[in-house]
Amino acid sequence: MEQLLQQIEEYKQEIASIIPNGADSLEAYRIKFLGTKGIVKNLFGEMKNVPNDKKKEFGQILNEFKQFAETKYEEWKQSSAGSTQSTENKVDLTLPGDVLPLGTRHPISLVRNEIVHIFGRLGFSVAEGPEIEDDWHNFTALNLPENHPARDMQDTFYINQNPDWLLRTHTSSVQARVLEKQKPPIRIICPGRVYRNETISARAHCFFHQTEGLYVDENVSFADLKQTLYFFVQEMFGKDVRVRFRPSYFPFTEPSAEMDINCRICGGAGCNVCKHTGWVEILGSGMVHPKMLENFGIDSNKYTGFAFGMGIERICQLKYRINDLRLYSQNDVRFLKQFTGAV
Ligand code: 2NM
Repeated sequence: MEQLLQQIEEYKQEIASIIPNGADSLEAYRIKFLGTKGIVKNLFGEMKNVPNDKKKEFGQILNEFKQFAETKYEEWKQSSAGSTQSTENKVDLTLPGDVLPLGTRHPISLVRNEIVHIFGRLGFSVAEGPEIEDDWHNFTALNLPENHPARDMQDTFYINQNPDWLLRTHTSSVQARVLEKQKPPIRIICPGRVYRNETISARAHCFFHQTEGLYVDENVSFADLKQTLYFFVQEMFGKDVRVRFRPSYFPFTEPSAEMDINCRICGGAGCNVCKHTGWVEILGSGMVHPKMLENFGIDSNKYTGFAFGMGIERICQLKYRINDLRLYSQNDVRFLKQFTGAV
């Protein structure tokens, strides 16, 4: 009995003097004192050797000791010294950090930036405006008469609360806003998102992206228009690109023309993208209608201008062979991560 009490006292001192450190030594402690073959268990095993009249007293001492050992264990476990980030297994701050996956630019952004850059070198600056527009800037100011089919409810998203508001159907509305405020010379391009009420398919979407351009000054000619746009496609698609202009109609321009380039996909052999013609339409253009200039108080006898508009998705299709418009807005990482580049 004497011997056992002295042993317990020694164990108590041992436990009290332990400085908690590390999850491994905590586990060693648990096994040594509290395990199934541990010291506490062994001491309880001595119970049978204790005389009957001392059993109660010895039992109390043992229970007290057991609690003492368990309390130490719990405190150690709660403290940071019991976790893996203890003084023993500190985080090594000299190790390199985890590598974060780097994003890529969206193909629409890549092509838009390239367009902005090419026209920037010709002196065009970027103008931006709201995606929610009013009827005046989107239609009326641009010489789109009341009954023009582009105004049809089927094409245009109108805002319920106010029938004068709509989602812009082209970025010409931005040009209208610039013409309101700025006097010629004007040389701007307007990249941005536009909206049309279309059923979504591989070839149509309810929103897409455009870049429109506007150049107004004295002596701006159709030859300037042709050479500017020819320069643009040469920069975009390579010096070997061939172009053709076809007469067309837009309410805001007169005369108007559409520009085709020789098909970059099949090189003229014939494919789905050029519908086996060897030519692909990439933009619309024309000389700004004198009535439009007068709408903004610009003297159409003194000033002339040209304007153009192109779909960014179409340029993307030719550059990256993306044949389904839905891919642009599905956010599929397998699609997006294929586009890299710093532009
Ligand atoms: C096109 C085709 C032809 C155009 C006209 C204007 C402006 F500035 F007069 F408002 N901006 N864009 C224009 C002209 C757009 O897109 C096929």
